[in-house]
Amino acid sequence: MNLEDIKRIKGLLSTPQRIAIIPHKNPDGDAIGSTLGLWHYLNNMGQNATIVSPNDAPKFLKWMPGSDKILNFEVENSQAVRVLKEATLIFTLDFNHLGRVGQMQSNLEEATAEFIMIDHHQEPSDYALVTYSDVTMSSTCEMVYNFINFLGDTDKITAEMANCLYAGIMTDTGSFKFSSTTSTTHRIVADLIDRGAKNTYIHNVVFDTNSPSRLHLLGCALKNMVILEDYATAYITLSQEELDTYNYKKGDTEGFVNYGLTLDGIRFAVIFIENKEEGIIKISFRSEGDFSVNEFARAHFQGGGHHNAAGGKSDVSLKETEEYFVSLLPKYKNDINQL
Ligand SMILES: [Mn+2]
Repeated sequence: MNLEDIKRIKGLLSTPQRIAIIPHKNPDGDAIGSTLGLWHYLNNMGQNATIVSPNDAPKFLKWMPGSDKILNFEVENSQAVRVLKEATLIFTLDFNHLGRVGQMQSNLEEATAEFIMIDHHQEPSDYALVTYSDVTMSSTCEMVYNFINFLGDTDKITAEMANCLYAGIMTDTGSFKFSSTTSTTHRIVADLIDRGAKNTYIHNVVFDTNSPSRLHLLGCALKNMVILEDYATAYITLSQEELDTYNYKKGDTEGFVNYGLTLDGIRFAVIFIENKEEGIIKISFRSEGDFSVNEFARAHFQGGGHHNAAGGKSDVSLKETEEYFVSLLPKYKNDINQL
C-alpha cells in the first residue's frame, strides 16, 4: 500500500461507516483469521463492521473469538443481503476475484459500497478503490497485521486479534514451513505471541482434533496414492464411495495432499476428490521448487492459486481426470524435476 492509499483509508475510517468484511467461499484458517482480526480492529475503533461469509466455516476454526458473530450467507440470507446492500465500505479478504464468493457474487457486484481488497493471490481483478495485493506475503493475516501497522495502530492489536491472526498465518504457511515464510513473518508471529496469541493452544485446537473416521479416511487416501518416480509426482484419488464409507465431513481431507511431498524425491503432489453432488472432481496441487502449480492449474484444470499451492476442478469422471492428468506429465517432466 502506498502513502496515498493509507491516507485514503484513514480518511474513510475517520467517519462512521457501515462495513462488511468478506472471506472467500469455503473459508480456510487464513480467510477466517484475517476477517475476524480486521473485524475486531474496526469494531474496537467504533466502526460498525459485520463479517458475511458465503458459507459456513469448518468446525476446527470455530474457537476463534467472534466466529459466532459471522453471518452465513447461505443460512442467514436476508440479514446478509441487507448488510451488503447497506454497506458503505466492503473489505474483501484472502481472494481477489468476485467469482470466489459463489452465490454472493451478484450481491457484491450490485453493492454501492467502496471496496478495499487485502489479498496475496496472483492476478488481482480491478474492482477495489484500494487494492492491497502482494503475492510475496505468507498470508492475508500477515497483510492485515501490516495494514493495522500502516495505520499506526499496532499497539491496538488485542489478544483476541492476535489469536485470530496467528491462526491464519500458521495454517497458510503449513506451520511456518512454506517458502513464503520470511524472517518478517516470524517477527510478526513473535509480536502476536507477545500480544496474547496462545500458540500452543492454537496448534492443538486446529490440528489435534481428528475423529477416528478422518484418520481412517487418511489411511484410505494413503493406500490409494500413486507414485510416479520418473515425474517426481505422487497423486491421491478419493471416490465418493470411499468418502461415504468413512463418513466424510467437510474439511476432513484438508492437508491430505501434502503427504505426497513428504516422500523423498517427490516434488509434485496432487489429490483428486470426487464430488457427486456438484458433479465435479475437486483437485489440489502442491509443488516444491520452481514448478508453478498455479500455471498448471490455470492451463489444464480451471483453477489457480499460488506458485506452490493451487486448486482446480474437472468435469469428467475420476478415472478420466486421472488419465488426463497422467497424460500431461511428460510435457512437464523437466519443469517438475528442476531443482
Ligand atoms: Mn491465504
